[in-house]
Amino acid sequence: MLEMTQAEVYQAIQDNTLLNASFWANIALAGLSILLFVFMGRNVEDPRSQLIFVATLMVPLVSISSYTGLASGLTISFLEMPAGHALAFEETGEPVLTMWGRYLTWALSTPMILLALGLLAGSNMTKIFTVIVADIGMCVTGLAAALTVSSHMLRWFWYAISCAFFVVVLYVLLVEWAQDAEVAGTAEIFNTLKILTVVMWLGYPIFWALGAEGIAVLSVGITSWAYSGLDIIAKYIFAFILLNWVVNNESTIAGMAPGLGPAGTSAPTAADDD
Ligand code: RET
Repeated sequence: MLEMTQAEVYQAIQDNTLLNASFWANIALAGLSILLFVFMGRNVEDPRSQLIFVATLMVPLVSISSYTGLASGLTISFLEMPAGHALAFEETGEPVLTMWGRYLTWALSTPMILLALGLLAGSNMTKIFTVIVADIGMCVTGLAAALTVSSHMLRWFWYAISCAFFVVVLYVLLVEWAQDAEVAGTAEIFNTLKILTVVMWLGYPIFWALGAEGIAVLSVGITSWAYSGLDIIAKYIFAFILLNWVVNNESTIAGMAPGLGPAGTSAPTAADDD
């Protein structure tokens, strides 16, 4: 890792207007979302709906912290890429700006999105746990991929591990929770959010591969805007659609099975006794 003071990293960010704007646009939107979501949730009384609200509210709260970390230079480093990388240090003589704070904070924000989706789908605890563990695995190994500078091959090996975790997340979303949501009576809204989530989330590994961490066909500023743009849809728009539905359909959520057991048919009921 190249020795640079935080003030020097901060200066490099200031000098790149495109990059800096991609951070501040999200800080502003996250701030507005926090205020809006608190306001929207003021009268929600059902505990499961409240939990969906708390989880979803955590998303812009993590986001404002994440982007403040990036804008201040705290969670950005200049790294010397290994031989074989498109921007290998031995060829360019320049270190590459790496926004590793993004991958770190995704490990905190994405589980909240999944918790909210799982609650909406009426998922049981096992599936929620599985999906969250796989998701954190995906983010942390993505972080490892971005920070590994000893070997180009090992960067992509980490990337492949991260993708394997991602497949688990996609499976639960597309298959398991889609079925659970049918039983829970939330299939329509769940399917909308599922498609939005799957399509947006697929963008992240694609931009990782195209950006400076991967084959570097996109500049750092453009890559950062790509992530920032995906974040705006995958977080704030997603959260708004979800919370707006919850406010208007609190009774549907309140009517799901208590605890985090499967809603509806498969839970043992009084009728099973006779
Ligand atoms: C990485 C790189 C390695 C391979 C894969 C990735 C997936 C990242 C995803 C991120 C989603 C982030 C969201 C953030 C909102 O706060 C780590 C880019 C599979 C899916 C939704």
